[in-house]
Amino acid sequence: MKQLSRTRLAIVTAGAVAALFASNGMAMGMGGCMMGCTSGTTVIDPPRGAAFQDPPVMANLSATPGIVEVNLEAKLAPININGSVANLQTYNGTYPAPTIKLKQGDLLKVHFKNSLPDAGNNLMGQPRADTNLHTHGFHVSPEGNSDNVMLHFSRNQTFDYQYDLALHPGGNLNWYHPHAHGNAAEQVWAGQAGAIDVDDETTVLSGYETHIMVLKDISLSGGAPAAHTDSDFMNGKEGNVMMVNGKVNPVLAMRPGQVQRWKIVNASNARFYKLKLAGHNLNVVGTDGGLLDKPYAQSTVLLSPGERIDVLVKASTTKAYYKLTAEPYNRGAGASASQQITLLTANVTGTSLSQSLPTSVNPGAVRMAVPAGAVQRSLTLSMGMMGMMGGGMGMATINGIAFSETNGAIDAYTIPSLLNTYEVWTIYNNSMMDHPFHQHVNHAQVLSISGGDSTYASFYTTKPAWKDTVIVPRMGSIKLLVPVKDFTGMTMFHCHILEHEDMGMMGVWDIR
Ligand SMILES: [Cu+2]
Repeated sequence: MKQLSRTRLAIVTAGAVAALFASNGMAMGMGGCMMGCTSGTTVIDPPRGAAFQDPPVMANLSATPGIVEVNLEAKLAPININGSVANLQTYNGTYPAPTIKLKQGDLLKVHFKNSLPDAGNNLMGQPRADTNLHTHGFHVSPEGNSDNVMLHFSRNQTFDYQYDLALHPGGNLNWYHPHAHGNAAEQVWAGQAGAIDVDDETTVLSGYETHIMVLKDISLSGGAPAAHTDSDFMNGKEGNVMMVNGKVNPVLAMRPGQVQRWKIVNASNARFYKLKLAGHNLNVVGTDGGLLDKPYAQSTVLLSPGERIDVLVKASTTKAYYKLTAEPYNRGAGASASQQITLLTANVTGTSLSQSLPTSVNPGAVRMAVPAGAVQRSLTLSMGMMGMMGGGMGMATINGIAFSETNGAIDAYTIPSLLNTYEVWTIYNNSMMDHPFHQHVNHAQVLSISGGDSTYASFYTTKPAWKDTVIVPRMGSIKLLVPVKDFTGMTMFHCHILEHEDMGMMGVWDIR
């Protein structure tokens, strides 16, 4: 509990905390409640904070309709984290980074500048200042100056990215973060993440008050983000301050009977959020890849790192405070397995509004049948240790190969796909912790999920959702229907616990 005591969070421990296992390099995720949870839940219920604010909006330098042009600078900046000022790695000096607002079909130009300081090499042997940019969720080219994560930039380098969203579906929340192999985990942990909202202009949703929520956790040490250890790479690093848009337990005003639209991204390294709003359903209208056919009422929504959810909330007619919590979810590692955390408080107050949920949202959203002749592939995600006796180094693989990059030469399990085909990927998790599987460029539909959270599995295997990040439950599996469309080039698929990606749980998707 020592690390928790550094925060100002009010902590009430119900029962024993034996389930808060001690992290060490040999644990390999054998923590949480995996062996049967007999202890209680740790309730983290900080006092209500300041009024909710959306993340800042990125300035658009272009006056031309259809073109959005932004300056994006990776740099250190002092940020107030729950009353303590720390030097975080930011984009443009804010935490979270500014939201880039786009319309369907826009051209996005990003003038990128790497102003990160020289801070030596990290545990992965990478210069800490090397970075790049990934636009998570974009259906765009992975080549050239588009969403090309093969590019890396040293400190003081600049680069002009350009993303043509002509073929990107509207109506989804995306996000941006660094994707330089061996550096991604530390840099996202240290603050480099922001939302990208691609507007749907769906009139049925346009009348609702809409908010963006970036979920992120951090621990501080010595006025900076706490350093990664070997065991953090094995388990995925969770913080002890959990925030919505960089604030602890902000208060969001809602009028009785009002319907609000919340677009939520999990921009944390490893923490899963099983979201629940007291006294209310979360009516899901969209997922990673766009809008659903209609709202689906859920009592909880599980969001792993990288996933997004778009929900409508109809406020109670009873004026009161209602807590949005992250309920305990055991991903096979980390303290979150036994924590219940108040993330935000909805304050239902003021004069009533009687708004109703739409009956239909996006009639074009349908579940696809698997086309005849779809190529079948299987991927196995594994975790292990090298040099067990000597303290060792963690290793994470896909089909037995840990992604590595030496002087530009890549060694990785490679999927060679042909453009304009469909594939079925069965992804097995041969380890004791969940891995959120993310593929770039193309969204997929989930055909089956074995293991894990039953609500999550039944939702994504029955609703017409397009996904770029799906939980592969520990010792379980998933099956995805993957369209290979519109773009050729070399891109990636990987675990979105970014520490695992840095340790090698990433492969190359070579689309020809
Ligand atoms: Cu993983």
